[in-house]
Amino acid sequence: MRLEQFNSIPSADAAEALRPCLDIERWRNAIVDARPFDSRDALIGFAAEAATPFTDEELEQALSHHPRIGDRATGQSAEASMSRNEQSGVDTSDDVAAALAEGNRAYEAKFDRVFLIRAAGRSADEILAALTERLGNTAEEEQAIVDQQLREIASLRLEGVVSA
Ligand code: 2AL
Repeated sequence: MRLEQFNSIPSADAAEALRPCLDIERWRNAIVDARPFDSRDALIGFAAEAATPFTDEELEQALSHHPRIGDRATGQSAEASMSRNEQSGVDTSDDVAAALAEGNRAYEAKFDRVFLIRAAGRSADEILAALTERLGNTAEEEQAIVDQQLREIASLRLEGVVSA
């Protein structure tokens, strides 16, 4: 939808439009309440900082919507199709895919949550390198990185949901 429309639709509809970008209620409400935005850049800039930092529960809620890297989202929802597009650079059939699957297992064993990265614009090799490096992080370091990655994914998705 156009920014003009996003600015003027009922709050509940605007909050619903944001859900596929990032399912954190505090983030969605902060954006809805900050309308109207003068430009799409202002909207995206606000969204990048809204509800900072996310709590553990909020991260968990948001992460539950993200399939593992290498797992293709199924279904026809807006969210599933966004995820498939984002992961289109990840081939699911080669040696890198096997290494990603192993890395995902190691990450989940260490941090007890799915490995999350903004996949759009990244090759499978780049994602594997990031995964390998992040396995060496502390839980606190990962908390901040996951928060940031969710925001990057949300920004890109928001650009698809709201046009200038
Ligand atoms: C994803 C996904 O589905 N899209 C994206 O950018 N990252 N998943 C993930 N586990 O990082």
